Amino acid sequence: MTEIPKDHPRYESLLAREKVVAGVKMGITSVQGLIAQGRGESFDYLIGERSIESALHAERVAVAALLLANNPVISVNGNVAALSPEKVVSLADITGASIEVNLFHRTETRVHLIIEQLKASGASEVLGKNPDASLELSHARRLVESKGIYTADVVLVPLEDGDRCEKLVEMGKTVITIDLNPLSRTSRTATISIVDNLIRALENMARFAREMKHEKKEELVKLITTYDNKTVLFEAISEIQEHLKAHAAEMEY
Ligand code: PTJ
Repeated sequence: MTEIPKDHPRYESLLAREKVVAGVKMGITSVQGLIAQGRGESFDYLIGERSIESALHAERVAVAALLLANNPVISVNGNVAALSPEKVVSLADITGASIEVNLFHRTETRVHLIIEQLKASGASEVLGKNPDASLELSHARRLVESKGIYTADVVLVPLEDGDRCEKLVEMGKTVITIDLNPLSRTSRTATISIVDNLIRALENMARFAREMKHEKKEELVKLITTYDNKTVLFEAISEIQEHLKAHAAEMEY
């Protein structure tokens, strides 16, 4: 990994990039994951590289859904494993969620390496190695475990590709996504769309989960029942517009 000096003005962004590159070199992340990361970086620029209000709201609602779930599952792919394995494990610990590896560019070696990475980050059990159930999809993301994603009532699917999200929603599950692109099929299809960087989102969610764990069940239910995903996406796009307008104003003579 290239050493990024801490005083570099783009330290966080460059460090994340190095982690994804290291993930590819370790065999955890797919080469395609580099393109996904680049796409995410450009949306993060437009957002202003901060957690916008609408995302913070969606993150709180997502945590409420995870805390109330009977069988919550966090799905992990190669980018997530490279960027934030410890944060996945800590969110799973606080919310009682299972962790399952589920890959688009699936190879058994990658599944094994990602499970090892998550275990090295503190996970005791990671599902995904022995898929015994299938989603109605024509690609490898159909391969799931019956005690994990298949029977989950709430699934967190960060950096998703869209059609699995749609399928999981069709199956009646609450699907939470983390995707910096508010226009993606994933964001438009999910039950709760978090338009934020994975690293910031997982950090915020772990903090909220620690706080909200002690809240009354009715308060959590209220958060979920009053949530409207279309409004949150509308607000995310509006917040991006405002950010761009502020930049444009700086350029005006
Ligand atoms: O590990 P695999 O084999 O399962 O493959 C995973 C990738 C990520 C390659 C696969 O799911 C994929 O191709 O994803 P897409 O279709 O490129 O979608 C990724 C979405 O996540 C895009 O909308 C990106 O803007 C967004 N994204 C990328 N990096 C981040 C992100 N969102 C939040 N945080 C990020 N760091």
